[in-house]
Amino acid sequence: MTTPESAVYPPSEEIVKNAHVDAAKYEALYAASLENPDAFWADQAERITWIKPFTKVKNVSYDYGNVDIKWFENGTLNVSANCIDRHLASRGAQTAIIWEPDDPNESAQHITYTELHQKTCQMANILTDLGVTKGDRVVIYLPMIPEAAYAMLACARIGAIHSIVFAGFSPDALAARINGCDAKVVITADEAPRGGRKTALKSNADAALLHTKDTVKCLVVKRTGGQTTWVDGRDYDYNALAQDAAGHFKPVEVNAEDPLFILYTSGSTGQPKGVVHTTGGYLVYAALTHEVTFDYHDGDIYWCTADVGWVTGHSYIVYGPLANGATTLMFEGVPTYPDAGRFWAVCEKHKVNQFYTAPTAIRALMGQGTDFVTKYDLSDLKLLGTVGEPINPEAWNWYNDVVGKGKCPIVDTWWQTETGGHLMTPLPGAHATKPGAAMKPFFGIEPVVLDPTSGVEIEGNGVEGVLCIKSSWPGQMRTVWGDHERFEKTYFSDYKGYYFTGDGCRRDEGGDYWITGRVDDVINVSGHRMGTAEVESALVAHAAVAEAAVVGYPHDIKGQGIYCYVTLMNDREPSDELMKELRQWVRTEIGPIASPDVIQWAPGLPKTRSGKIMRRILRKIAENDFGALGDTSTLADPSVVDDLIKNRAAKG
Ligand code: 6R9
Repeated sequence: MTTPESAVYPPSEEIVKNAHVDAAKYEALYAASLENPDAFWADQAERITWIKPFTKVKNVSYDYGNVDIKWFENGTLNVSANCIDRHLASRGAQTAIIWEPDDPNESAQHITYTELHQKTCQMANILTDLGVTKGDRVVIYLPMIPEAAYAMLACARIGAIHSIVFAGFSPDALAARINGCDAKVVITADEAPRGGRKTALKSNADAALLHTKDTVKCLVVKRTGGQTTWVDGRDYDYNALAQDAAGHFKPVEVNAEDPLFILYTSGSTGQPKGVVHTTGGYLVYAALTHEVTFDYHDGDIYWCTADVGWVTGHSYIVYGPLANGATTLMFEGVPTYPDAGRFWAVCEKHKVNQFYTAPTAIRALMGQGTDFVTKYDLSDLKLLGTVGEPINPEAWNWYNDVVGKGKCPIVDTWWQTETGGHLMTPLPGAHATKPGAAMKPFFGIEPVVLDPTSGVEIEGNGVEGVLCIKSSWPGQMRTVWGDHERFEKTYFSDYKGYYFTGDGCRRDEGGDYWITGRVDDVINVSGHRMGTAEVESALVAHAAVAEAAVVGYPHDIKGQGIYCYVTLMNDREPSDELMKELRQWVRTEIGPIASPDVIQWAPGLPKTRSGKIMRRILRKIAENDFGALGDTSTLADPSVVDDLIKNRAAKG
């Protein structure tokens, strides 16, 4: 057997020949992008249409206390005009969005650029009538339906800032995000069908709106026609309003550095933070990476299976592909409904050329056998991609052999909500791939591996440390909504002068990069990023809970599972009912994606004498790795560890 590091898959000659970027071009462009970033990015900025030209390409300080990131200053543009209007003359009749519903028996939709223009303008007119103007915030809480894209683009057209909340989040989480950005309008749907089940989105929104300002309006899209309660004067019927809404709306001119969207994401401390992306740099970066990483060519059918509730859906379902005039597929369902062949059925049906998904989906499907794949004609597939978490070599090999038949390069794209687009990935026509490696930095990206303690750069190959980025790129987040100090502290204070990614990384003997996972208290559950602190604060909000510590542990399909140590109040006794109740409680507080996998009753938690919980030990116990607990002598009461091990061991 080959070890993952010794397995190397060079790109085939045919792929190299047709690719936008081959090895020589990568080397030349990468060098140029670092030697003269201003010239490189000024060139790249030409791929989008500006109203007024920018006067300065890059103006960035990474100095802690004074962090300031600006790209394409004084340039003006409109993202919706870039994603729609400028394509109308040449490709108005081309499909912009293929929509595949949850139920395979329901018809798919093909939305042309002309139709996308009309629908987006109607939505922009409706939002304007509801009082939304440039700079206002709009929360989008929708299923994966075309209206989600219309809503995003309509906000962009108005110059309003959208904040999408994944439909799997609870009313409490939704309310926090509405209040966090002081949104004027929430756009939702009656129900969200997924995997044959329906989530009552509107009633979730109703529950959330009890905890927001009275002035927040709710625009409701009809998806299933399911019953909803209606609050007159607050709720508005999108489908009725669209009947009378004009199909044209002049795009509003915005500045390159005006915010395009806010997207909440989890960090190692506190509640999720609102990552702010701005307009010009983000769009240039999303468009460039979409074209180059996926080697997208005119006429290709491209499918990213993410949800628009996550950054991947923003950059690689909507903004990147549409800026490039692509045909992008939007899927409402799940990989295993009606059965584990759904992805491949959809690939065959729509003749998908580039397919981009998460390792957790691959692992789940892999367990169901190869018949679900081989019965479909996947001959149109040219490229496969993964994102969201490290991919294990077994899953990579299955993806490569069974799905790609050994002929589709796999782009393992490493990036983050904060980065706006891919920072490291092999390029299909330029690089060999290695199962599990993110391989090479994208143009303009200078990754550095730092010693975690000294913060000093580790030079050379065959090294490991924390991953930082040395200088800015146009798609980088600009701030945390309403809290610039938190932005600086989170990303620029630990390692001065660098952007700190929160990930660990290895540069192998060949100089290729491997992401080793988070080095902070962020866990990655089925590709969903979660702060252990969030789950802890949900648990301690329950009256029975005195204290909680949450860690990740290896999980075959999800990548990581959620392991909770819970200390009860003195007057409460552990029971199976209480365990169930706590699990349900977390689902209600945050959403089903945060559902604890394991709850262990912990009469005490291992703490230092200064009261700090020693998570390192809790992680090891959750991993069943008792031999590697390390030094426990600094604990205030070392006996709690024995107790935790005893109870863990009892679980087998
Ligand atoms: C795009 C996205 C970001 C975190 C990131 C890292 C992990 C993402 C990865 C990967 C290994 C990859 N991650 N892609 N790890 N290989 N190809 O997922 O954004 O939800 O913010 O998560 O996900 O740990 O720091 P986000």
